[in-house]
Amino acid sequence: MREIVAFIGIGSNLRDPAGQCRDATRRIGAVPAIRLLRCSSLYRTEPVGFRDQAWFVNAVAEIRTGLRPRKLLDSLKEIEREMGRTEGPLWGPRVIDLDLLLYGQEVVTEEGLVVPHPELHRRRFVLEPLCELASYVIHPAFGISARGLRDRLTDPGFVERCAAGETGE
Ligand code: PH2
Ligand code: MG
Ligand code: MG
Repeated sequence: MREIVAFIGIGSNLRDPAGQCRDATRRIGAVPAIRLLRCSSLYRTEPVGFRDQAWFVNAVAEIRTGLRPRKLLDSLKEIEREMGRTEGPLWGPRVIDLDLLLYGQEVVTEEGLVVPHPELHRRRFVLEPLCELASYVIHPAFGISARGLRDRLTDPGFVERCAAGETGE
């Protein structure tokens, strides 16, 4: 089976966000067809979009998988459901959000599945943790590295890497 390296965005701003992000990372690694390669530090991030909500904790995980993008997305949605994610307002508070950011160098545009993630290049809370893991990785639609995208960012959202032990809130 051909395996692909993919990057998953992880975010939470409800009920112990750092714990939710760690739990989600563990669950991703526990999917039989997914191997968790690395996870970034946790980042404390200012809400983007709908601003009147709690700050988020965000991270990015690097995985290797034989699942095709649709099946991978299904697995992520399943983990969101298991963790108690309910339908809420777009860009509103959520207990866990798992986004498929990059799937190798593939570009996918299907109903409910757009890869690279359509907001990836605009969001500091994604690009900072992604750069920590893989600043060299190329956005296949733009031909620009994660570092190049981060350097071009205009997103004013504040993002700070959490020191170890700082996220037990
Ligand atoms: N997710 C959103 C909307 N805004 N802001 C931050 N800081 N982190 C997020 O993960 C986030 C957000 C919708 O997915
Ligand atoms: Mg999201
Ligand atoms: Mg999402």
